[in-house]
Amino acid sequence: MKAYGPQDIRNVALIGHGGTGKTSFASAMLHTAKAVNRFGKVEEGTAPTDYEEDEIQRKLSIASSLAFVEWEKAKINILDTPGYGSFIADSRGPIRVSDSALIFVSAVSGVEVMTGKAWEYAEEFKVPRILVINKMDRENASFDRSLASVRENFGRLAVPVFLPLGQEKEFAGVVDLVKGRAHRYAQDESGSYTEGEVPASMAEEAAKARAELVEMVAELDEKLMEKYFEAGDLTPEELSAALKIGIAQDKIFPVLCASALRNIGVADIMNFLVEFAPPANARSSFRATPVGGGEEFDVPADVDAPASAFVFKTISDPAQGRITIFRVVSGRVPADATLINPSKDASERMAGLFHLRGKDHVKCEEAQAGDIAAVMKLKETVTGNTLCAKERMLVFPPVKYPIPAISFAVEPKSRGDEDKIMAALQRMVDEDPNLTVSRDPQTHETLVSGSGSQHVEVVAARVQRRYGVEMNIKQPKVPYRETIKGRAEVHARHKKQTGGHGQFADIQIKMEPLPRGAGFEFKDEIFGGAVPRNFIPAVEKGMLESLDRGVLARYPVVDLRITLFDGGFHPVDSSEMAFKIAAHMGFKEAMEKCRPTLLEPVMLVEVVVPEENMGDVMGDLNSRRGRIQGMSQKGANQIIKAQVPLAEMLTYASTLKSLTAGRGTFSMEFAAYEEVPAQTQQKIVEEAKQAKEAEQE
Ligand SMILES: Nc1nc2c(ncn2[C@@H]2O[C@H](COP(=O)(O)OP(=O)(O)OP(=O)(O)O)[C@@H](O)[C@H]2O)c(=O)[nH]1
Ligand SMILES: [Mg+2]
Repeated sequence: MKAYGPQDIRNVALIGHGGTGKTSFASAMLHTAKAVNRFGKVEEGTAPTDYEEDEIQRKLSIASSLAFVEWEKAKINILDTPGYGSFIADSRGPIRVSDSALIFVSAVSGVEVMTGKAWEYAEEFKVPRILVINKMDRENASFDRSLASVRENFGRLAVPVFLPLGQEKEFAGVVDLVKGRAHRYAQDESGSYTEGEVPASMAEEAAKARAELVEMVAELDEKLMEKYFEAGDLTPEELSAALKIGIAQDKIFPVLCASALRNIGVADIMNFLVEFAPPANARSSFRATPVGGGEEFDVPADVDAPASAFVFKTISDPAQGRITIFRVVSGRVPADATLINPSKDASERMAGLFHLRGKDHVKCEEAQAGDIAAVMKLKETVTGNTLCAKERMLVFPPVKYPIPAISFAVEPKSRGDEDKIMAALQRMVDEDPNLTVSRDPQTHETLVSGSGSQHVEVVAARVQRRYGVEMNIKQPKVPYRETIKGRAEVHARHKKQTGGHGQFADIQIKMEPLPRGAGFEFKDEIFGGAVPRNFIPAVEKGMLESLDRGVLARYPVVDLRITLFDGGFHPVDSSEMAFKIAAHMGFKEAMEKCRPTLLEPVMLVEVVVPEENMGDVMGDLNSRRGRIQGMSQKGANQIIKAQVPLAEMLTYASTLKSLTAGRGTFSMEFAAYEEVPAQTQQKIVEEAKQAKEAEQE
């Protein structure tokens, strides 16, 4: 297919709470633009952007996926993202590379927990936001109520640009307030419409809404304001031009409406995107660091500049191998080009360049700045990497993902599959930035860490389906950490005289705490060769190894500094090994003297419950060492925000279910590491001791 230039590309992320119709909307766009030959449905397992087997089974999106339509001379790149709490973090990459986001809100439920999260993500990446009130056809759909809920949550900058023509069963189309026309859609789901006058019954409502829009837009610019005061209105051209600027600058959040399922309003939203959403060259949100040092600089979507691309997603396809998906940030990437991956010091060939439409590959000869494309069989490149031309080597910072909240130990169902499982999980990590796999240094178990139990279950099911290995998921583990509260100096000497060659190393170190989140620092203050230069890295390495297991309960140690300030050596008997052993000894002794303590992850928990269950739910959160941080009303429900240690949340889902007769929902994310209260510490330390003893028997 032909290559589009940045001015004709719209990168649009579909984001929002689970089940609000993002995938259905993507499907309706594809159908309306005749990019597919049938209208795929989530309920029938045929929606193009929910193509994975588990997505089809569960009828929801698990990972983000891509599609595109060619519409009104533009290419709209659609980034369909998951909305459920366990999967929503996967939307971060797609949002990062988008130039606008459609935030989906159900016309029945209004703003929900993850609507807020999606909004925050878009805000964090400074992506202009357009709200879509979807499911206008459903029973109990209400545009006004949903709009009120949007404004309550996101403020008065959210302003309708469309009004619905009827609602619930009667929903038939939209009134476009900019053009002042009504579009009535065909009932056959084709997405076509006939244009006409705004119906007389809506004239007053539409005039009022338009006046509100015009006023908001006029406020953006003094000249427009004057004009508006004099003439009492703006021309459609003035309104359009100012609206475009308002959206790009986050000064207006247009509110649109649709029914994805019945394909009503979708064509209008596509027109809206082409006309009003920022094109791929409108903003320069890509700052890069030059390879080899130098000032950070902006990389605009300039087609004539040297090529650069940012990898925001990887798919591990068991049959086809790795698919690497990127946004071309600058220049052109022709098929077969060779680009450099500076982080991996590798050069990669872009053989067989294509665009993705669900699982289908649409071949292309070239992708220009602003476009999104994919390539198979790159050797080294992973999500978060930069690819660039050797004429201008640079690196874009990777997208940050939340620290996985919960770790589960997994084991193969059949013995001997350990290596297979590890290899399969590694592939899963390639495609899922919210997943980490590690080995528990104490129990040697394989640990899978993700956003919650549902996430890890999905991963296990994928591993089984794709790679044919089954695993058991054990009780979740809380990723405790150890740190210190005091400071100490110790002198450690490792000396062994056995027959011939002896071993000798002598070090003096200082250990002191660092602020939370600082990690580990090693400082070398050796002067005059008390410890020879070539052995100092061995001391540091020994310390790093020691960090894997603290002295309290063998959890990783964080937030401390070790300074090596003196020592001694023997011209024959000293070796790297001897210094490493001395480091281990010194570390252990110092940590014991430094008032070691345990840290635990504390989660930010948001619970949505019916009014009448408030008391019980609050009481229960208190008993879980929870600190309530706020409450707010949302329709007939209450939202409770609290900070609760993860250790107390492992069984929460079932408790909440029974406390609220299944009506309560919650989400949680990692907030911070905090010190474990003394009593609880004792228990954990005791358990670790027993585990160690059991291991040694
Ligand atoms: N009545 C009605 N149902 C809709 C509409 N849009 C989506 N649905 C239904 O709502 C359910 C969820 O739709 P999806 O398109 O999967 O929603 P989603 O936002 O992609 O959900 P996640 O990917 O899980 O976040 C499905 O059963 C759809 O058929 C709509 O406009 N009207
Ligand atoms: Mg979806």
